[in-house]
Amino acid sequence: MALRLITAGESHGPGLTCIVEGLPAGLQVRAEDLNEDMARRQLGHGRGGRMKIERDAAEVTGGIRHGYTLGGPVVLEVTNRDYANWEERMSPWPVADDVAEVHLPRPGHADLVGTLKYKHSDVRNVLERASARETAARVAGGGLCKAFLRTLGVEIRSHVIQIASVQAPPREDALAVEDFAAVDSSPVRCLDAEASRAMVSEIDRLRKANESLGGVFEVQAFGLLPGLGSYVSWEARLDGRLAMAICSIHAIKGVSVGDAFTIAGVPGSQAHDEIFFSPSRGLYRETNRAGGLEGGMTTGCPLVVRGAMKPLPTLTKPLRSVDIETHEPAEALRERTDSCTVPAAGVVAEAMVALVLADAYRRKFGGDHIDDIMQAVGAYEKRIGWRR
Ligand code: EPS
Repeated sequence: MALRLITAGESHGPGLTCIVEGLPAGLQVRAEDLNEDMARRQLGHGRGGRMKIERDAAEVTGGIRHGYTLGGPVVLEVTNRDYANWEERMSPWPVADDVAEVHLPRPGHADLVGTLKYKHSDVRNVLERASARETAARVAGGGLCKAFLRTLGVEIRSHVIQIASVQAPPREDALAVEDFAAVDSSPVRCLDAEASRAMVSEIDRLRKANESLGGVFEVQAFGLLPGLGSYVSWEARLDGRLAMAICSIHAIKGVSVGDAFTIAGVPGSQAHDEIFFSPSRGLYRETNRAGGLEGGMTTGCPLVVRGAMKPLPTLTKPLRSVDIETHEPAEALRERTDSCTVPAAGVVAEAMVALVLADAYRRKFGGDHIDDIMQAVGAYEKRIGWRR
């Protein structure tokens, strides 16, 4: 990648770190660009007790001066307030007292395979890093990518379209950026008021039954140029890069681009987006079944990707498991948990889509300073006759 994001840290350790390498110099960044999304990620009906403890915010410890990037790696630190309650159990250094080990892996979590693979006897050594707490750091870094994209006229939004069996009704018209203005005022980040209420009730109903819930979110990106990504090599195709980025989010098991699973079932004549030209609009499409990608490249239509999240594997009524020390049958670990994090996963996916798109701009337009990139983008837009 031309733009790299790396995180470090454990869920109940002292904190999380995110390093973003490859941003141009001269990019204006405001503290709100990072912290607003971190706060949005903490919301959503179905969150557990942990979110009452944390007040996620990023401290910048490198790469930004007086509100502008310097061109080197940007370092962001997120404190885990809950560490105060875990200091002994999560201390980086040896402690005087014995700390009880966890031996009860949860089906669906990284617990069992992680302990085998890394030769741990304590499942906590796996679950702390495997925890979705790590996404707080990704969202901080994604805020930098979003600030870069916003400078280039690109906006990213997300909404929830399904929680457990409750689906928002399919939309007749394409969404515009403005349609997302109130999305965060829904407790499940759903644009349909009736579906939103039904989703909240379903979370309450299943939570009382000691269940967790999955669902589906959609991310859209507006203002993209045609030609980001490429067909020339498999790893340059943007569909694949986006699928990887979204599937890398905890509990995400499926990704679709545009109307993927619907068009798989219709004849070819109804599956594509016909091409038109008018002197005022230039080349254009009347549909966007492809979700803004053809041949692994952006078409200039909004990017539309979805992620399917499985129900969270920490259950208040645990599933059957085995004690990894005694090999006796046992109930899986019972821990404080969330019952539904699909709304938060949508915010995380915005960050991951922002990373992939910002990287695509960096690869295509190069440049050391943001002005170099703006100039290169302007020249390209002129060459292809692109009209926003
Ligand atoms: C998580 C378990 C819960 C979640 C956590 C992810 O944490 P805890 O064990 O402290 O209650 O709240 O998510 C976050 C802390 C977060 O910031 O999203 C897990 O096991 O993956």
